[in-house]
Amino acid sequence: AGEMPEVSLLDYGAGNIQSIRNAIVKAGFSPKDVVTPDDIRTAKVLVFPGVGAFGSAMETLTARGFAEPLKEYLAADRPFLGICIGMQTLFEASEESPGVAGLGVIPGTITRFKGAMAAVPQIGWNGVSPWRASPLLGDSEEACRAWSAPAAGASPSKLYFVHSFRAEVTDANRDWVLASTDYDGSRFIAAVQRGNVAATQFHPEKSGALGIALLRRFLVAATAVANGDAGALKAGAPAAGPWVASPTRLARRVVACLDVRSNDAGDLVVTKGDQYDVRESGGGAVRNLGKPVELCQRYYEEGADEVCFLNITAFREMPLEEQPMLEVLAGAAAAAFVPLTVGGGIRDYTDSAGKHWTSLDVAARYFRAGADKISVGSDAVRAALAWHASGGKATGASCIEQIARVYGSQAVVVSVDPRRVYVASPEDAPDKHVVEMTEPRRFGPAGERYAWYECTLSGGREGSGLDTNALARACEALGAGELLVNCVDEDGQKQGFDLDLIGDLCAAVGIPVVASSGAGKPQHFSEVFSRTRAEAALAAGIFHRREVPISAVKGELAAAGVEHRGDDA
Ligand code: 1PR
Repeated sequence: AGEMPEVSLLDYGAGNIQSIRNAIVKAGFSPKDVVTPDDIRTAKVLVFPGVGAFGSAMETLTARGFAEPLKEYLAADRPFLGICIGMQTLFEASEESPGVAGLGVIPGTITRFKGAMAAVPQIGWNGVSPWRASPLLGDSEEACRAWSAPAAGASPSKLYFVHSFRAEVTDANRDWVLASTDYDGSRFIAAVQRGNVAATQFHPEKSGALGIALLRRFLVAATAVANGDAGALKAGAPAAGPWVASPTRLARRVVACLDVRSNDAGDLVVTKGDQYDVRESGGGAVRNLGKPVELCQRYYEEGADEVCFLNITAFREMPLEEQPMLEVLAGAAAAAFVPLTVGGGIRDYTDSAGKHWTSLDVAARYFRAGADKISVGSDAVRAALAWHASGGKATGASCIEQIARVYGSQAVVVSVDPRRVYVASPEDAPDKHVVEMTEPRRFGPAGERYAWYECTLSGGREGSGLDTNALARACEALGAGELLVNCVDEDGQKQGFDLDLIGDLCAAVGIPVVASSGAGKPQHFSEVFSRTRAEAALAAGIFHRREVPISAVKGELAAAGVEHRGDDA
């Protein structure tokens, strides 16, 4: 590591710093943590990956004595790359945290997406439209145009975004804009640069091979500047707008899911159930489909847009004593440069030594190990029941609220495991949200055409009386940023996603919905994307058993005209 040039990393203590550290290493550099204010003064190249809320980021910078040296560093035009909140804090203020002053380097206030035309947060892979050339996006106009207008037959390159707030382009900040992106009917800033100070709204560290290449181009040029080549980071002159005017589009995501549990020998293995039963028929051994880190790396290389780990028995164990899961996560984050979601066992609990852990403590360990999002199953059902019982009052105490407050809504996924409860007509379940089945194969055993979907706890082992619609509304109100919709009845059946259930939940909430359970062939993905507003679709069994490669799913999406992330490696 001695020969790798050093990059200083400004960690203010929240969120997943591990991914950017891994990405810097992957790009060929050596990350060094900023520990004291002096580390900022002596940095050659400084990367600031902000995560969480604008206000908490600024407060921590100030409390740790980083704000002033950071302002001086920026004023001296030394090489800097801010990411996400690390870009937003360059502005004067944010609607996210009224009254908190930003670093004030770029004029303007960060505002919230209106959510009028699209789900908020924006989570996923979107295009960028460069306005001028730069080492970050491409040194020539031709290279930059390729971002938004690719060669015939290729899909536009996409980068990973996850945020609810954005910087709109104004006359006052126009000369900073390097690239813009379009979402929710608005055009906002995707990247900025002036002199040697650059920043991105997207996450290069989570944007696959393309993101690593971009990071590498920037760090090479930034290091050259630090070593005396003053013009190495130079970007083109400020422009009035993007080279290619047509709006960018968010991709529908393809997610590979790894259900992980200890087998009878005590090793963490990837397993897969049929309707949540993961043992060989007749109550035999836990099915073993491979090693979690190896599979994750394979899916990353094959083009998965996201990988999800569910520790499916964590509800009955002590989640943090499951050290192997943290190791799995660390290994996965070093191998896969796309978003990682981790779920299982996120709740308050007391360990065997009598120490109490909050769900926030448990989540914090997962984030530190490399998770980008955490997913809550059983505890979200409890939180939703409490929310309804109190007439819709938020106490601030639920796991969803606790984690969203520190890490932001976009980092909190609720994973629901519903099971159908058939009824002959909606009147038979007057206090439930009943869904009409549109496909005969989903009719009940007595030909019932209606069902409500009961949320279960502990992966189908326990009922709740709560219907999925009520759960979804409660969890959104409590601050969840995404809804992962499994279905016990369809799990492992390969008959397609339950479009009635998914469609119903897409209509119930304004946050992104991830369809899960039942994928059997590539057409099931294009079907769920063309017939519902689901933003992502997840599969497990068909990928693990190599029945369907991820590239075949992407090929089908291309053929069906569904916006997706192509092969940009
Ligand atoms: O309740 O917060 O501890 O979280 C436990 C998590 O583990 C939940 O997210 C729950 O969905 C999951 N889980 C619990 N038991 C099981 C099980 O299978 N016995 N797995 C389980 C969930 C469903 C999906 C599966 C899709 C796609 N499995 O993860 O990947 O159904 O499968 P397919 O493509 O093969 O049809 P907590």
